[in-house]
Amino acid sequence: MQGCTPNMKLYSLCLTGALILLIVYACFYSESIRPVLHDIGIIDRKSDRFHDNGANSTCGLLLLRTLSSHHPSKTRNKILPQGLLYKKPSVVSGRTDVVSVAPWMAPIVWEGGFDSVVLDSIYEQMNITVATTVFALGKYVAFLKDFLETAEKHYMVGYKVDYYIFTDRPGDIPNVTLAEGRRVRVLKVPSSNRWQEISARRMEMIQLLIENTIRGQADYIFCLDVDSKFHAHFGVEVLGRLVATIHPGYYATDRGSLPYERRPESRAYIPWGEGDFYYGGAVFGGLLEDVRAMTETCRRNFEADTANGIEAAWQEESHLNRYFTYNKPSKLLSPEYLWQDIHGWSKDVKIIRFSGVAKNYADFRPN
Ligand code: UD2
Repeated sequence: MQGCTPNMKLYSLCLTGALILLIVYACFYSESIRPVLHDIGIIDRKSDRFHDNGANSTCGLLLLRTLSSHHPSKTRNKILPQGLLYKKPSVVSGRTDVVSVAPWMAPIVWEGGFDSVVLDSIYEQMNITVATTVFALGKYVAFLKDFLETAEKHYMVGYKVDYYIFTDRPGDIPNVTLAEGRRVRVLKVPSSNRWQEISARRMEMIQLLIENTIRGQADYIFCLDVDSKFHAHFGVEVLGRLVATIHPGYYATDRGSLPYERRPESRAYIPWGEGDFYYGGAVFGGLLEDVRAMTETCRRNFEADTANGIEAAWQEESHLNRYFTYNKPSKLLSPEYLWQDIHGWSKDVKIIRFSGVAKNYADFRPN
């Protein structure tokens, strides 16, 4: 810097330092910039860290660690306000008729296993937004009205919800009154003449939605089947890092009778003797990054199968089951959270919270 006074040198050094700090801060705390950095390859998409390419990345990691330690995620800590009165929990009495923890120590959510007074006191302070995807293509738009109206009564009541409705018929979206802080966003997608493709392509669309739109706009995402209604409370007890739901048709079924994909040629293959539960494709969710990773894997495996001329037995649901077999969900929802009207009553399910309506498939599917 020839011709500069010491003051000018100091000034420009300070300015450069501040600029670098500002950029690093923006990179990691502005969720909208992060996808761009993923795309241009500065941050590794999988690890969400700087690419390990020498001194720059080491410096970046050090800065990241320093900054991270001062910025705990609002979804991580469960802080209870002081002075809250609630029923004392017990470790020696409670429901004994159902299992409430999976062998890998993930809770299984059943009525009687959580206290909404405690949970709401914790989550209300976090100011969270739950993105919720619903696909309504072709004649399935007819299910939207009941879905949305019942969701407004029972689903995440009191919390911010962004419903992302994927449809090929945007003109047919019903006008449903939403509570404050809740919004509908309509995303036009191409039609398909195969229901299998509509169902399976949801993985790709959810992945792209997270990457391109909702990062920075939501904390959690839940993905729900539209041909369903809410019947009772479905709240923050479901939130977790990666959440799977036990399918109502198979919750008491032997391992050998679970309808996993059994052909080794498919990327959804689960060998006989493996697997835990059969999970439904109709309800899954979690933190954005965990759901993004899951949908990306399912999409990649589905596409590899297609290239090899094979379609898994239950489309994306088979790939989902394969993923959850080897990437254990952090929380499981009992069949209270995914019932089907055709099943009638069960002694284990004390409350039906969300249930698929009985329908004649031929009236709604394109093929
Ligand atoms: C099961 C799963 C479903 C999915 C499917 C894969 C449960 C209870 N359901 O349901 O999640 O994994 O198997 O085979 O676990 N859709 C449309 N338009 C169509 C067809 C489908 O929008 O023409 C969407 C819609 O959001 C629907 C979803 O795809 O809710 C699943 O389709 P389905 O309900 O017909 O599939 P089903 O009942 O076999």
